[in-house]
Amino acid sequence: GRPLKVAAAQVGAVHRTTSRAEVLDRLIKLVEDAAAQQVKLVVFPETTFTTFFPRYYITDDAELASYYELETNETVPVTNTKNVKAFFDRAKELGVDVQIGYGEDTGNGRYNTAVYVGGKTGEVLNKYRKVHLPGSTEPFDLDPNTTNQLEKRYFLPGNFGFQAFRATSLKEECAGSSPIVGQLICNDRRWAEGWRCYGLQGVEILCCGYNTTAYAPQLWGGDQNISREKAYEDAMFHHKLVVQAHAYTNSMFCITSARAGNDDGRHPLIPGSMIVNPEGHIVAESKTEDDELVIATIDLDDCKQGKERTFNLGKHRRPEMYSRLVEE
Ligand code: CDT
Repeated sequence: GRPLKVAAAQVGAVHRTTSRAEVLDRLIKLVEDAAAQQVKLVVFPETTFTTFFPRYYITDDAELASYYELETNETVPVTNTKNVKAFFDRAKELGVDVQIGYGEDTGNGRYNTAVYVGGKTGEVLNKYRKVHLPGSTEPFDLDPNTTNQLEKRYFLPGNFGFQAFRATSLKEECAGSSPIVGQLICNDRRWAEGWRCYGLQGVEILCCGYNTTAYAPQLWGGDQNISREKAYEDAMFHHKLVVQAHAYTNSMFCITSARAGNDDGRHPLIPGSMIVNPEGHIVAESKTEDDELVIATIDLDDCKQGKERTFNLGKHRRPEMYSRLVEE
């Protein structure tokens, strides 16, 4: 087999007023706890270093800029930017691979990005920019209790496509064969297309962080008068439905990590951090809405059944029938 101990690092409430230093301390503690349990890969949520700022209509440019990491020069990767360097340095020291989401500012454009960093070298092995940006450009309204979803305002759509890569950092752990990894961010997990692009590249581990609002009648659901309890239940149901289904139909593990909790005491996010196997089963799941590690030892050889039999894409796919998928 090719066993690997992995974790989803769920991160609880981060308020608009929570300091960068506090978040960094919490993230470092999660990496340290994971390393102490011999975890080799930790997957963190979307925009992990700050609150989920697209819910606010922000008019102060300085405040908005504070939610991004400025990577103006390709030679200064996010791992070296001042606000977050300490996190990456600690992960490197401990030899743990991390994938983590953040607001990326290139100086020319801002993206909702997740970086995958190899544990032993601290090298950026891949960077993914969120393709499917949900919500709107203009706020629903200016009531501070409203949870807006202004990703189309604050980010450009990702332009790297769905590029799988080998986590060479984990070669030794995985019996001499580096895991094939893919990345998605939050809303992307609801779209079959990205998953299938990764399935076609033989991905074995899909890493996906998210911020999913637990109550957003303006965004989804037919019932505008839905109760908070029912909205939460639905949001959890759909989250699990898509992750389990797409992990199964693409014969891969998925590690999915929530930014959870009740931000500012009025913007609830669902938890539901999970490790899902290639048969679509949940093998580990978060129990709280707080900072929490969800840990499992997975065997990458478990992808073989689906890849070689049930969903042998080379053998059973009929791409000549799928041309509509790439029509504009
Ligand atoms: N962050 C993010 O992408 N959240 C969305 C919220 C709902 S948009 C309809 C999600 O898909 O979970």
